Amino acid sequence: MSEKQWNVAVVGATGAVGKEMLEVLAERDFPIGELRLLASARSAGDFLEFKGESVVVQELTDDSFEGIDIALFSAGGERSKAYCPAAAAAGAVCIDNSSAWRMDPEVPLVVPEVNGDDIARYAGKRIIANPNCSTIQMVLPLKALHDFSRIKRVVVSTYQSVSGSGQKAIDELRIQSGELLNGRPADHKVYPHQIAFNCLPHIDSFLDSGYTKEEMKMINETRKILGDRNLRVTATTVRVPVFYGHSESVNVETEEKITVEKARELFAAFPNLEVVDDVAHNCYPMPIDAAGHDMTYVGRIREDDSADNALNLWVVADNIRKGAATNAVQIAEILVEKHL
Ligand code: NAP
Ligand code: 12T
Repeated sequence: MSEKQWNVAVVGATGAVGKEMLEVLAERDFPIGELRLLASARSAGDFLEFKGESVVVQELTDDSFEGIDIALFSAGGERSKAYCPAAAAAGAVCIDNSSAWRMDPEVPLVVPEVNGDDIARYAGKRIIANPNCSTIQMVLPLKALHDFSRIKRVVVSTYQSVSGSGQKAIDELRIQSGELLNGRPADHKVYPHQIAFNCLPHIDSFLDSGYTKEEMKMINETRKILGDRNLRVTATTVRVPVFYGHSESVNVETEEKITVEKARELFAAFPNLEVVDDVAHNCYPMPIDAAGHDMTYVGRIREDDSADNALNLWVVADNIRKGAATNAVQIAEILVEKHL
């Protein structure tokens, strides 16, 4: 890494993703000059810890970005739409975690292990988009296979943890679980139904097509990241009562046959992807093991006998780390090393 230091703003610093962003920046020793923490007026004046020091939270305004080199946004799509242009005009490069800019043709959508070279196209809008958490963990194993034999079709069902919908949802699962175990009725505010001891086939809002926006993000973002407009993808996204870590059942059909042995070899050679697949010893990826880590884990690798050239996979990662904060900081590292 270069010796230069960079002035970094974290927008949404008090949120589930923002706080993890601070952890990851500290752990990876990102070369920070000034660190500016931004959130809503509700949090202005609060303090957050960074490398053992207290840093005050400031209110996000159009004037927040003077002197900032890199702005990491995770404060909701509306804030990203409203403030990324102001940050860019002030000279910052924005790395945005929301869905606001992901499908903009002028904005690169990046998972460094898959399409890190696309970061070079940051200069158009001075915005780089971080994909959706469920997309990020899926495209690692997909890319490993796709480079060996073109993927024709993907069928994915997700098992997504509540931390994907922020701090209030983490609190809702915790409180509901406690109330129900103590024989009391449970309220719900974040989700339209009780999430404790339940599954909701509903993430983000429904479209007229019957799909949810979350499902369409997985479809459209996967095509953009893999650079294949014709890739056929279908998704069902489900919220499960897990705190941290998304799991995915992924069926992948390729042009040529890929044996289980070959798939293991391709996954093992792929950066930041780990094979956990020893069923004789009940070893497979699980969210409780992935939580707190930056790797994506793949297991249950087996042939789909109902199709010509297809594999079934089980893919797990920490949605707040690789699915959000870690991926954004990896992008920032490449940006400062190679492009700024
Ligand atoms: P969260 O825990 O609810 O945190 C929201 C953050 O946004 C807080 O810091 C909050 O500040 C701030 N905020 C809210 N309204 C604001 C306003 N009007 N002005 C300034 N700041 C405001 O949510 P989260 O889980 O961290 O998610 C935040 C964002 O990250 C969302 O855009 C979400 O889509 C995205 N996200 C992306 C992924 C991914 O797939 N890559 C995963 C998870 C989340 P206060 O504390 O002051 O309210
Ligand atoms: N609704 O980044 O609720 O587009 O888990 C990520 C996670 C949107 C996003 C969730 C969401 C995003 C969720």
